[in-house]
This record gives sequence, structure tokens and C-alpha cells, in this order.
Amino acid sequence: MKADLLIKNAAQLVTSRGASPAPLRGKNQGEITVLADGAVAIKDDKIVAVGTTADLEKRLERNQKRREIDASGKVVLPGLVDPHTHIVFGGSREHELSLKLKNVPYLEILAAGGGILSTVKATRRASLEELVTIAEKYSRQMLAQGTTTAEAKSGYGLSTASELKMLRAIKEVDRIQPVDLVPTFLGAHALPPEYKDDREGFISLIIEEMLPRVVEEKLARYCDVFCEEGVFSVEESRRLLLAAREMGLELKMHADEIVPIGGAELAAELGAVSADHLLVISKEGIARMAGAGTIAVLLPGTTFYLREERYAPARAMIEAGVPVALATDFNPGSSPNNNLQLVINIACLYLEMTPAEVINAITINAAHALGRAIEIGSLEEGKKADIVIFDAPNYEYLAYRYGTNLVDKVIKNGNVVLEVDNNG
Ligand code: IZC
Ligand code: ZN
Repeated sequence: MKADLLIKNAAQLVTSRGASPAPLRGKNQGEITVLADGAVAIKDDKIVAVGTTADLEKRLERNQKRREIDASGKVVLPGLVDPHTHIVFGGSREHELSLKLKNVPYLEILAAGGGILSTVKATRRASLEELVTIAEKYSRQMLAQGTTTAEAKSGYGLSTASELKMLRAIKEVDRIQPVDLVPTFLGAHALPPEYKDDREGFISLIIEEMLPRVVEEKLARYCDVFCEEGVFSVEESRRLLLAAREMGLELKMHADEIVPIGGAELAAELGAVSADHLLVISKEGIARMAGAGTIAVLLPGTTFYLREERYAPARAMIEAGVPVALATDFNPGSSPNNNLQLVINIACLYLEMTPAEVINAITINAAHALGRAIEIGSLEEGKKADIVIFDAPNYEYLAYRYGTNLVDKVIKNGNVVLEVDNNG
């Protein structure tokens, strides 16, 4: 066997078990393989073998020139996958912090023209190049924290030209830096000021003008809707998503985040790949998602940052057989965090997920939530060599430590793209 990179001697090599044709759910949500003295062999951009160091060294051709990385005392994981982000945006919203501290609700700030709409103003003003520069910076921050693939939504343009500008920015950022970005069209993120009294007009604009352009230029894989009281109703969301599905896009939803209006049920009904947030999901919603196999993408960093009392009922979902993934929801308002390591901590402490369940939620199930599980999300022969090495003695340590970036090295498409000196 030939390889040009060998990672060896890992204290633990951790991955979801075997090739999984469907997202992991129920008991399998927490099934991982932990190999002591683990090794991964890489040729070009692919994994060619996974096993113990002794096993791989036996199988590898002698006298072949290759780089070897000694991962002694460290944990090797698949590159992390962040399946819900709003990574492209103009400006920032630190001025809303004082309102939050006065307990002004998120939806009230939005209704007063702030929140999402203040980011819309800044995003409309920004040029394509400016958006690319800033989102490239955020992507590189993600990479440095162990994320090798992320979803990226539009939704701060809310006009045809600005939505296309955002999606083109996502495409360009995907091209110029290592993190793979999977694009989602979120034209239905809020009602823009110019359509404040014309909901019907804006929905028609999305269906008749934006969606056809997005599809024609192949700028998105998914279509998403912010289905929420005071934003887009279940009925409006159904219309928008059905139109998108007819034009060939797959579906995602912001569902049941603040007010329970039946978003999860709609996601299941329409065969959406995922329903995201779900803090206030109903029992019926859980049952329908389990029945349809809809992935719950939970965003507990947002719950933390909005100072909500109630976290998504992750345990009930796992027990009911809903596959769970986790994401940062990186955005300038409700979650200005793009570090999945912090999501590991919050998910363990407040969603009461085990570290093993969380690892599957940010690797293989997250890859399923982006339709990429055949290529990424686990350490298996034939998959893309997207790998993170953490300066941690075991995987539980990642759930235990918080606030420190534990990344030691990131390998993307078989290349070492980031190396940290943690010994200083
Ligand atoms: O900018 O506030 N929830 N959309 C739905 C967001 C949060 C992003 C934002
Ligand atoms: Zn979101």
C-alpha cells in the first residue's frame, strides 16, 4: 500500500462506526469507534487505510517517501462539519448587546427594524469583494478551530441582486480557502422594509424571480425559510418550499425556535433534509420527524446567547429516533460564534448529550445534513482526507475543556493546512 502522509501513534482515533448509509439515530447516535494507538494513511486527497499504527506500518510500502505525523498523546477525528451558518454578512451587531441585557426580545428587535434588518442594510451596502474578504476571514477562523466543511446561507440581501451577490460570495469563498462551503438560499429570512406592507409581493418575488435565478446559476443546493411567528408562517413556508422543491432544490427549515407553530411537522411533511433550532418542538413534531427521518440540526450556542430558558429537547428526540446534528448557527445577531468546540461543551452540558453522541452530531450526521456523507464525516478508506488532530488525551476531554482552541493540526483534502505549536 502506498501513502504520502501517515498520521500515527494517536492516543485515540475516533470515528463513527462503519459506512453509514443513513444518519445515526436512537442508540446508534452514540456509537463510535475508538482506536488506541490509531493511525490513518493518506494518498493524494483520500484516506487509504485506518487502523492501529502497527497494522498500518506493516501494510505500507517500505522505502517510500512520505510525511509522518506523530499524534502521540492526541486525538484524531474526522474534520468537523458545521451544517448551519450565516457566514456571509456585512457589519456586526454588538450595539444590540445592551438591548439584550435589558431583556428586549430577539423578535422585538427585529420588528423594530433592527436585528436581521440591520444586517440586511450593511450587507446590501457591501460590495461582492468586501463580502468575500470578510467571509474568507470567518472561514479561516473556522478552519483554525477544526471545521473543514460548513453550510453557508444567503438571507441578508432580500432583493434579487443582493441575494445573488451573497451566493456568489459564498461560491468565491469556497474556491479561495480550504473550508468547503455548501450553499443554501434563504431569501425568506425576513420581510425587507420595502415590502413591509406587501407580504404577498415579497413571496412572489422569491418564487418568480429569485428562485429561478438561483437555480439557473446553480448557486444553491438547499432552500431554507425562517418559519417563525411574525416572520414566515407555516402556510407561507409551505408555498415557498414547495416552489423551491419543484425547481430542484433540497429543503431545510428554521423551525420551532421561539414560538411552536408547527415548523417541524412541515419539515417532515415536505421531506426536508433537516429542521433546525427546534427549541419548542411539539411531541407531534418529534414523532413526525422520526417517521420521516428528518435530521434535527440543533443550535445550542444560539440558545445560550439568547439567554433562553429552554434548550431543544435533544434527549427526547434521540429517544424517539430523530437523528441529531449540531451546528454553530454562526451569525451576527443570535450566535456570533463560529467555533464548534464550544458547541460540544454546550451540547453536553445543556442538551445532555454524551460526548460520543455529540461527536457523531458534528461529523457524520452533520455530513448527512449537507448531503455529503459519502465523502466526509468519518475516517474510512475511500473518504476525503479531512482530518483534525486535537491536543487532547481522549475525546471526552473535548467536552470537558472549554474556551481554549484545542486544535493541533488540520488536514484538508490530504494537505496539512494548519499546524499549531501547542508546546510553547
Ligand atoms: O441575523 O439574527 N435566527 N436568523 C434566524 C438569525 C437568527 C440570524 C440573525
Ligand atoms: Zn440560522
